[in-house]
Amino acid sequence: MKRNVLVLTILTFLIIAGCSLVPQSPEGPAVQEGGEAVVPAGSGLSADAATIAQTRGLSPDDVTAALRTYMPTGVHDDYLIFASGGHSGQVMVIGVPSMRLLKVIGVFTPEPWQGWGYGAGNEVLDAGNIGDKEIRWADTHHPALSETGGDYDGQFLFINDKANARVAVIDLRDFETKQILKNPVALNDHGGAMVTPNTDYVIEGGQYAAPLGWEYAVLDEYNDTYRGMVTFWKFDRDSGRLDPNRSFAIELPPYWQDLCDAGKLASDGWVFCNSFNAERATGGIEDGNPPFEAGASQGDTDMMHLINLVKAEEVFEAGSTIEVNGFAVISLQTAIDEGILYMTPEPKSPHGVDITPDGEFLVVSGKLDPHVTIYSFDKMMATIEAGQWDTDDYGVPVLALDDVTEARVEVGLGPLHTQFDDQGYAYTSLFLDSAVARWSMGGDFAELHPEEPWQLVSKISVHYNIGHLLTAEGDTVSPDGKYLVAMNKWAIDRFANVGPLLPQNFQLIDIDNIGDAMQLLYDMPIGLGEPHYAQMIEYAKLSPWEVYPEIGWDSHSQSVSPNAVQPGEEKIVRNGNEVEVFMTAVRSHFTPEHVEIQQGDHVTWHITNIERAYDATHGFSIPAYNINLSLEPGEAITFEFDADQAGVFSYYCTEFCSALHLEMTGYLLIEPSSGSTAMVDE
Ligand code: RUQ
Ligand code: CUA
Repeated sequence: MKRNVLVLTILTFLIIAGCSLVPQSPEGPAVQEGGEAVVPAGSGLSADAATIAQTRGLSPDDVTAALRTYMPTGVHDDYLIFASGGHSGQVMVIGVPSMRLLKVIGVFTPEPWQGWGYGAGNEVLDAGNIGDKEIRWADTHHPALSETGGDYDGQFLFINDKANARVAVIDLRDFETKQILKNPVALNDHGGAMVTPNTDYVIEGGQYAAPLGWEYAVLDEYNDTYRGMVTFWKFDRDSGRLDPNRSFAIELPPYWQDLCDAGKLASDGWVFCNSFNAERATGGIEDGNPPFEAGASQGDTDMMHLINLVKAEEVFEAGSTIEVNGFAVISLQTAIDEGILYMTPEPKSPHGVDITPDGEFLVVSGKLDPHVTIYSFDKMMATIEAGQWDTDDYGVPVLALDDVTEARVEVGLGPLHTQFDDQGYAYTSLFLDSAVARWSMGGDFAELHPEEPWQLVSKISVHYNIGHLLTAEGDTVSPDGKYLVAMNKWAIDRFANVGPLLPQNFQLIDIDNIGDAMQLLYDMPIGLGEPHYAQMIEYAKLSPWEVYPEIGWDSHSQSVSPNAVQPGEEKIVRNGNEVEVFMTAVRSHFTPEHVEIQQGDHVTWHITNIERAYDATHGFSIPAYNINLSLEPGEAITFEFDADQAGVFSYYCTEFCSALHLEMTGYLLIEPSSGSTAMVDE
């Protein structure tokens, strides 16, 4: 409120000042004799500021936007965004309202600054391999913050890899990736990661149907052999890991499952997944078949999947599952017989399914339909209760669209995703319109706003081709409103030209002043991959460590490492050709500084950063061996390598940690075993 008053004051002042932006006191002339500008008391705006605005041609809206987003040095942002890094395979952490990039967390792709994949995290990355194929990138789509009671709790983050059907777990105590799991059933996914309201399960829905278990079958067998899936990964909060042994998948018809969302409050215990290509088109444009884009869009409707997760869990625990690649799967027939799976039509190649904060309604956007369709969870349950349904070709009960629809709102062209605020409004991204639509919700939300329920209220243009959007905590049981970020696929002319590959554009939008227009505040270019979804959490909900809790901390096990090295215990131990190095790092030296070994040795190297000071991180690199570590205060890391190349290798600290940082170095001498001294074969 206070902030609004301030902005209003400044705005009023600027408007009074007129387009010249020369400061004026309310009573009198703008400029004193001698040309010095006078500023009204209390506006907080100096004469210089007005001059700057004038010189730069900034409008009053621009000045407001600048004031809403500027963070003085040392002041922290109110919110953090965790954004998918698209095909960078990483997660971006961005402050709001400043839109400053705070970190790029190494997840599926090696990240040298964090040492991720260069001596640390290698086992985590390897767990994401597929058979003997080393996978070192990902198409990250949807991050999901852990929830308690349907609200973000700031403890963990999950994210999926659409390209390879994998899910990763990030611990928000240290913002490090702890686990990557390959889906045993499918080779690609999309409807993940989403969490159930207490993070009991992380949801990973499929996308392009294929025989389950990565098997082969010709496309002629599509209807009988190809299948969709949804996987429920059991999350164990204590260990901070997904537990494959307590996880299961459900076999689904070969419709292309798209996004999923977990029910909450009223609909807790259910999970909803869109699909497109219920037509079961198999493409083949080169053989005269309709291309996928046409074949998969022939029908007027696709199928929303209603999944009774409580029942599914019972069936899994009773052992009524089949095994696919050693993983428990509830067969399609069992899912039908046990009342786990229902469907209902959804208009025209739907994309998002987003559940309202009270869990009562589901909002679905048809990419080719200018409406959002709002489904009533109560009506769904009543229809199921009444046993009122047809069946699809696979025998799945299909509830009639009219029986379960609450409303339809015409929002504009190419609707995709919907988020919510705290004042009874929903916000839908419009890809084709390049806009965000604000519309009024019904049900209990109708009491929060003056408009008729289920009406388009206003729109704001974005630049350009928006995919996802997010509002502050906008997919939880208690959204905060305040800010919206449009995650635009195209930037076109918004930034300086950097060649034909353009950044994406995150646009921060003020949605705080209901009644006024939404206001664009900031454009943030994203130059590392195409992000999809992101979530915005109140910064105060996070409690990350400043330094690791104890000296010798293993960030993988989140406990003191058995290989932690205390000062005074540094040593080099040889056992046959096994060499073990126990090293400490502290400003500004490694101990030991000489490591002399033989070509052919296998080296296991332990380093502990014994610092306790905030930000006293050391790096550690060895040339030619592809090693680079980030040793944060207190951290202990163990890495191994075969000393197969002889030579003199200067290891050094790669973080500028101190005045004598360049001296933080040492010699690794690898003596040739057979007369060869060079790395290059003679
Ligand atoms: S999906 S916009 Cu994963 Cu909408 Cu990207
Ligand atoms: Cu340690 Cu530079």
